[in-house]
Amino acid sequence: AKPAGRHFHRNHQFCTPLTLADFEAINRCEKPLPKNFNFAGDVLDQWSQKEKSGERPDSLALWWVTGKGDEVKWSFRELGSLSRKAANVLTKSCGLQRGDRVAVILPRIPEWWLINVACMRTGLVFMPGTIQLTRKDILYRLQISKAKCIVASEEVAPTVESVVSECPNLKTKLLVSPQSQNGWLSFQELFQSASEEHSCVETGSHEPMAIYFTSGTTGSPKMAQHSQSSLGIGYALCGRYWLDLTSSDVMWNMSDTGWIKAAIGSVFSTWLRGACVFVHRMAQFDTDTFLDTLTTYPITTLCSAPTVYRMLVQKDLKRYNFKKLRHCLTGGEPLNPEVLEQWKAQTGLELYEGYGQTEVGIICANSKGQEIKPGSMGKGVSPYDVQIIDENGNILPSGKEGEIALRLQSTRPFCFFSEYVDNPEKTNATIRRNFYVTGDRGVMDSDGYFWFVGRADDVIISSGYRIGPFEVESALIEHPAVVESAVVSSPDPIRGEVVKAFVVLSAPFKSSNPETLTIELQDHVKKSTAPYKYPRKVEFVQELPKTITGKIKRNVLRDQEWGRA
Ligand code: BCO
Repeated sequence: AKPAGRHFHRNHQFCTPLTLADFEAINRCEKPLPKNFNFAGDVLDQWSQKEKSGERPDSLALWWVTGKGDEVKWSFRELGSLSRKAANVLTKSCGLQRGDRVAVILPRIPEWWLINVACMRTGLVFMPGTIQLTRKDILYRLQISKAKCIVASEEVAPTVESVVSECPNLKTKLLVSPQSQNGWLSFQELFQSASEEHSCVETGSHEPMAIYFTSGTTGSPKMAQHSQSSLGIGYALCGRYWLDLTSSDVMWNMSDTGWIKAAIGSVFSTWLRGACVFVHRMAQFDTDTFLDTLTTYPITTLCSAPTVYRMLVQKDLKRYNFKKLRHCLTGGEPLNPEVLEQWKAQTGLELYEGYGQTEVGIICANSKGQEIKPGSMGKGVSPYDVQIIDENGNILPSGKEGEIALRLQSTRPFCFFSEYVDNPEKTNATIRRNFYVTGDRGVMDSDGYFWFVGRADDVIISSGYRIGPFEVESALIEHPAVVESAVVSSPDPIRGEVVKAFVVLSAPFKSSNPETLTIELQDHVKKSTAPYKYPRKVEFVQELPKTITGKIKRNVLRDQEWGRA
């Protein structure tokens, strides 16, 4: 009998390995999805193999710096052997089994990439989270996902420790730190002695690969599950046409490890193209460090939220000589045309905006070479058929505002999320007739370019973060000063929009100093839930607008903020 392992993988045994051209053809629906697919085995190990055979020189897969002299550089071959060791840590030392869910809350450190690839090799379901998550957030994620293991850094470990007694499914805590800690397995220690021998499992193309928590108008974040192929194959065309990557590029994607944008820009698109993922471990974002990094390292391709570009164009960019920068991208929130013009005037470089969602990846983009219409997020991206529809699922003509939707054929596109785990109602609610509805409103012009208008629901998009108002309201109500609150978006010149809370105060706090109380409430929210959600604006009001059935009318407050009638 043949051992079940990578050496006898269907793609390798019976036919030549899948190539980049195959992945692109699958995205164009010109080739069927293979039955089995594993990004580590079918993509990363192919690059290693090419390095080993001399078909291509050893090339950097990961280049990590701290700005304080620390540096890690791994070729695809090194990434291969190190991630095999990490795979053995997860299965042999931690006892995890294929399909188990692993919560990974790590800052931008090389181990995040190792554990990510190790999860692919072992068929474990990777659940990343930002290190801004608080006790309540972590408890919720561990309980709802029934995670078997949490991988955390030393800054997160004490918070995890405070919730473990309430998480009966959690069997293993793996600490990534030079120091060991009681009750935690040490990744570093186990990694030292782990074997480099590991057979990559043969995962099915539709087998779960990762879960991302995503916010909506109501309730707590939902678990959007992605398959091996949705993430692993789905970004082949995006890497080629939007990111314009070749194997000699160095790609710096700024996104925090907790978001799908890190998966798109710092893992899948880049490695599918055989390019180098560049990472700067900035504890706190800072424009000077950012600009110094672009002048010091040969970064060719940059992707950052529009908020970052808005911050950067405040500087005199002409003073900087960006070493190799040739292609700049943005996404996560709408980019204003003025910033695009200012960036171009100061650097000579265009800004290529893309638009997407955690659930479905990149939907629209300004591909390299395509004419950019400032303010537009580009054209629909293959294999998606992007349309603007009305509330009954009818396609609207160009120039008419409606909801941005993706037309579904008889089967769900492979690059879609599989489902909101354990939430069929929410999963079904994304479908209207034969369309997936994004929840965003927009317009398509007669040239097929899409223009973002705003959210169709109450979700707030601030600095590229998707923030559910309910989550902020739930945090505010925990404070004794708050009787009730309504949280809406409010315009902001740098962050696009920010979270604003309208708060009705309880009697003992009515005479409090408003400035002091505002700071107190902001600090309270930052402690209760991930700080990026805190209300940057607070207004105290006597009452909130409500429907006759007592439901708060957030839309009235939002329209007031945006100066709409
Ligand atoms: O601005 P403040 O200083 O008042 O507050 C900041 C932090 O200081 C504070 N904070 C962070 N950790 C804290 C803390 N406060 C107390 N205790 C802690 N432990 O919380 C606020 C966090 O705000 P921030 O994250 O926006 O910080 P910052 O430094 O202003 O960063 C600016 C950006 C632009 C770098 C940041 O906002 C950012 O990274 N935005 C992009 C987000 C992103 O990647 N989105 C993509 C999502 S995926 C997607 O869209 C799908 C597309 C296909």
